[in-house]
Amino acid sequence: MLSERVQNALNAQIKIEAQSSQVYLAMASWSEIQPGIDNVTAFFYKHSEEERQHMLKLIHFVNERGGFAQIPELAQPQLTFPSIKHAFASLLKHEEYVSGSINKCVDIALEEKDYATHNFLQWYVAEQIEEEALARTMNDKLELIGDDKSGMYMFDRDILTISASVENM
Ligand code: OFO
Repeated sequence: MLSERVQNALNAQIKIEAQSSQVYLAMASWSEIQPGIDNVTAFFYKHSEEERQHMLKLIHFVNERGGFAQIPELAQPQLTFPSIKHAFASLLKHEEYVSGSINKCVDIALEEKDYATHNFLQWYVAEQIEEEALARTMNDKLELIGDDKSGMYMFDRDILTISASVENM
């Protein structure tokens, strides 16, 4: 059985994962109408879908442990971006924020001596390490590319391979 404090923390995390899915869905829709970045678009759609899965995993965990996962209202995400570089900078910032909130959940689970939730959250801790690493890799590459159009062509060509290789690290 979840304590009220743990349940509240996990429900807050459900909202953050849902919001993350919306944030990346908005990036996907924006990038879909930019010319020539089909793979960047596919990356954002995939990332949005993954965040939805993170949300669902939490919902099932809360409900299976005798709690009640509450489906939250979401804020309007940012719809447009000055450039792809800005979108990826915002993605990195968002992932850092999510890592912080996962760490808070871990702290609360430990304080409440809820070792099952602590164990469950380790998957999210590992996931955040991977996602932050991926976001940093993308930002570093975009920094190197600058305004070079052929560099951007290659970034779009390689993005799905890069993300798959970071995921398998
Ligand atoms: Fe849910 O993994 Fe990123 O945010």
